[in-house]
Amino acid sequence: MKNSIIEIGEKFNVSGELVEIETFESGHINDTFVLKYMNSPQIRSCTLQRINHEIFKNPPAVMENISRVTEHLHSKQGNDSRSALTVIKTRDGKDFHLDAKGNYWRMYVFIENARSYEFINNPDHVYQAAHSYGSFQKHLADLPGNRLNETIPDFHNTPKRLEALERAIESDVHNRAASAMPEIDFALSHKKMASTLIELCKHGEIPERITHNDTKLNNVLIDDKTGKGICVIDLDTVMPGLSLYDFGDLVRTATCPAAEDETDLSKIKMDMTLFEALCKGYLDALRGTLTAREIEYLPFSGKLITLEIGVRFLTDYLMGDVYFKTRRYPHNLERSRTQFTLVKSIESQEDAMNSLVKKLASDS
Ligand code: ADP
Ligand code: GN1
Ligand code: MG
Repeated sequence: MKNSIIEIGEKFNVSGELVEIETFESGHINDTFVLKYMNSPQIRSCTLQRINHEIFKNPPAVMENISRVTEHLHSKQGNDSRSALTVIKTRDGKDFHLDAKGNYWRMYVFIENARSYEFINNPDHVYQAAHSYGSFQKHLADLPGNRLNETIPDFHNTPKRLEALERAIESDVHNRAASAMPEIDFALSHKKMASTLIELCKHGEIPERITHNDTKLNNVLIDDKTGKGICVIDLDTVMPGLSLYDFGDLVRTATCPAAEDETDLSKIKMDMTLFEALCKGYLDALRGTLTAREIEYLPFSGKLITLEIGVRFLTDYLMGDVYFKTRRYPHNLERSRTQFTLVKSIESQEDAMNSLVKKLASDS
């Protein structure tokens, strides 16, 4: 593996001697390495990623989106290599390298002195994460050119995600359905609400926007020194979507002070203080942009997207863990339990969440 990483690194336009390779384990989809190059007396780090082409069927279309988006962000924020990802091109000027085995690779400038968190319990950080994603969306509102490529069609189509679950239950290829009956019942009992956002969009009540679509907390980097949200990463799913998808995934990952795969379910709750910080960060960044209807549905989006991701984990468990990287058995089932526990917690606080959002929107 190490030799092939060295060889692939050489395809990209970076100077200096490669002195260290580190593997990053946090994401569920791509393979991420940090390559350190000595340019005496400095060390320059770069992120090298293998794009998972089983999931992203058209990696060149993904990279076309990412190049357009990052160039636009740089043009609006100044060419600061910490506030937006910077694509490092190959020596022959392309934004990805296709190796002999058919793998697609890309490289970014590594952002130093910042990190992403799996979960946090600090309202200031939650505010920062929400503000970063909100600003990201605001900056992309005037992206010139054609509609972005849909890198994964129907990515947030919750009804289709439930249909996929039903197919997985029906085929039960790994005989796992019997071990997941409470989770299956929970998911299917929420079928009715699944099409809410899609219907609102279809009827022109909420607008399509350029959204990130994978706004989990660990896809935003927080500066180690200042605690400010500095850079939104993991741009594979930036494409046409709904602002509520982005907010919903933030509710899922930033208002629960425990990991996505926590097995002690007593730790899983939607924390109102963190939710308030999240709303403030998102609303501050998107003031004057979000419509009244979008604001009204902010709490609902948290419930929906948490359900949707739980459904996807459960489906993957039934299918034999073929999509999300897993580190133990039954990791995907455990992840789905966490999500569904969080849905219940949101449901029990929905009235208070709605009142809070109303108040915050009228204060601003
Ligand atoms: P995945 O799609 O697998 O989630 P990510 O693009 O989110 O992959 O990268 C995985 C992790 O690597 C991130 O959570 C982050 O901690 C780190 N990372 C990725 N790109 C950078 C970067 N340019 N600078 C610093 N850290 C990065
Ligand atoms: C995946 O790539 P990563 O780990 O940031 C997934 C998201 C899920 C998330 C659940 C392309 O995100 O949709 O919400 O796992 N990304 C893709 O943790 O499917
Ligand atoms: Mg990620």
